[in-house]
Amino acid sequence: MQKNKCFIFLLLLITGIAKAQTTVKQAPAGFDTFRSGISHGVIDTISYDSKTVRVTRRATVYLPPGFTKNKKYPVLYLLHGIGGDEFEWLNNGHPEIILDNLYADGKLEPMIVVLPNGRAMKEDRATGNIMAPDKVQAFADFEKDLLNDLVPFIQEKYPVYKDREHRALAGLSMGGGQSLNFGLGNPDIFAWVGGFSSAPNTRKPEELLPNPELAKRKLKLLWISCGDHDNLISFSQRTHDYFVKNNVPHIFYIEPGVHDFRVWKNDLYMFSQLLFKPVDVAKFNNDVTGGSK
Ligand code: FER
Repeated sequence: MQKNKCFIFLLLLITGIAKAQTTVKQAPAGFDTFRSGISHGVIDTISYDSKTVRVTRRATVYLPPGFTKNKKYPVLYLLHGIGGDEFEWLNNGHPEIILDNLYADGKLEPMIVVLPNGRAMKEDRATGNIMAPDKVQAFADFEKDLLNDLVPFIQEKYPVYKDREHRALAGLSMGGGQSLNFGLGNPDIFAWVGGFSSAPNTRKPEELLPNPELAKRKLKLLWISCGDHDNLISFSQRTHDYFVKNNVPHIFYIEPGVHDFRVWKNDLYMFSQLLFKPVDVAKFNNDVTGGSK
């Protein structure tokens, strides 16, 4: 009898754990499958003069379905990882398919997505030793290129809003670290900030956000996500812990997965739907966990 009780208890415990690990809501099947019967956005390739790097630099841009010069759009700057460039998201994540589908389902606020090259140096291809100190440094140097060269260029070329509340910054891994570093470091420029599986380039929490009150006042959305089996999860976790300690409202979204595009595509699906509309962090948490956290 005693044995039976013990067995049932263990069974319940194991089912409970298994359930807790799988209950986090993710993108539905087909979210990243091309649909032919819907409107599609357009991908542009742009070149801009960088005073920071003293060369002409390239970026790609996704314009939403139905894009028109007669309207104004908010902008999401979406950054790549250490092995990537301005084509990494397009080649591996196909954000244009994910976003086209979300537009077709009426789930997205129209926005322009800019996919920069976040390695701000003359030779900015992901070749040779991608971990070389000068290449890693170039990811930090991108802050100036982004703020002083790319953002002004985008604002000149496209019909976009120019205030912080219409500007978002997010990225994966190295790009996640950049987004948290630059986004939280420039609260007058970005009101929407997201780090997907952020890398060790993410500043230590106390340096990242020395003044939590400022973030509380100014940020519309602060997002941290990571796969539960990602070796870099400690960088997201320590940032989350600091935000909790300092009562900084944010979303901490841990999903099944490792350090790969399956996770980042899902992040883009979840994160993009929150942009440029009122965000209810408690509701998001309830929705993704089904209220069973
Ligand atoms: C590191 C481990 C991973 C690091 C960067 C990364 C700069 C970035 C990974 C990625 O962008 O996917 O130690 O140091």
